[in-house]
Amino acid sequence: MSPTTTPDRNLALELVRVTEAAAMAGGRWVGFGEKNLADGAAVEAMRAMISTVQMRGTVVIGEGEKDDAPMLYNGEEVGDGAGPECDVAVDPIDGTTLTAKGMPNAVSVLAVADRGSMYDPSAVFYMDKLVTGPEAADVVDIRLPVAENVRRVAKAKGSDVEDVTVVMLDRPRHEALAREVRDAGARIQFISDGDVAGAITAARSDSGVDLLLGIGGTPEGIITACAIKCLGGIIQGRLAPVDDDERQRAIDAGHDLDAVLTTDDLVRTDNCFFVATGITDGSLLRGVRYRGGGAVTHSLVMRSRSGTIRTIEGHHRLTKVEQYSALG
Ligand code: VTB
Ligand code: MG
Ligand code: MG
Repeated sequence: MSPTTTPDRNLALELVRVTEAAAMAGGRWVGFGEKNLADGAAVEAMRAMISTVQMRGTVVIGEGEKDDAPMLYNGEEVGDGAGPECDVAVDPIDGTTLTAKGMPNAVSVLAVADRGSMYDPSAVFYMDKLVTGPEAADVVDIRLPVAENVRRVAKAKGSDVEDVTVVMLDRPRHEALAREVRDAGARIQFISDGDVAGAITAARSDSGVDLLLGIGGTPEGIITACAIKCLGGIIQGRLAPVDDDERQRAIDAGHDLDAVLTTDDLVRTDNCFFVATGITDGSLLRGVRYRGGGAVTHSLVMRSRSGTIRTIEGHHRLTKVEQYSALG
């Protein structure tokens, strides 16, 4: 039994098995046009593997609700029940449509932090987000006009607005936002899904993407905040209710809809972990490669305390993995 009461460094490498297992299971469904079956396979693999991780975890973010997809339930106890108490955020597949269509950038994601530290995302499904890396973290403000943020990012990076690339979800709701970005002189990279991976590329300095803007899922915002705590940079979010009903419910639950939620509001600790495994090839990670009874996975493992970022290539022999899973 672990003597620690808070999640420690050993957890990082344990957690990667969980997203590896989910990616290998979900990856079997790449291109089959069945996003819920892909998600279901990833959820089941994640649930089986997470039960072997030494922690007393509670799922506080079990994405799936919004898309009516299979999920790990909020409040579900996960882990072997012996280790430190943790909040757990899962997205067994961020990019189920990407998976179903065999398109790039589908990932399996898991974030863990001290118990009670993660923001409760249940009031409002969507969040307006701004994410950028360490260079511009202190100068951006989601309340400013887009052009001003673009100018500030360019200046902080010693470049011109024409050099700035903004990543955003390709959605009709972003038509005006896209126009503002173009009018500011910056370039846009549209993504069809997966704003966690998009946010990480915006935060990493060598990615060719400088800023993520626009409205995506609130759960993904909290998972992104865990990644940002490890990588440096910032996420700023504002809850974005879809209609008056949702707005009223959020206000009744005590939310201030004008408040800017920062990285520290979304994860109220400096002790968190973020792991992701590629399902399909992407700018962040390679997807799962299957061959001859085996699979190769590519994962990112990060810990906020140390700021260590590891990329891990896992070579798996599937018969052995299956035996291991059967044994628990
Ligand atoms: C994003 C994206 C997800 O949902 O959060 C997005 O990261 C936002 O919602 O992969 P809509 O798709 O409804 O616009 C996903 O696309 C799916 O969870
Ligand atoms: Mg998602
Ligand atoms: Mg998902």
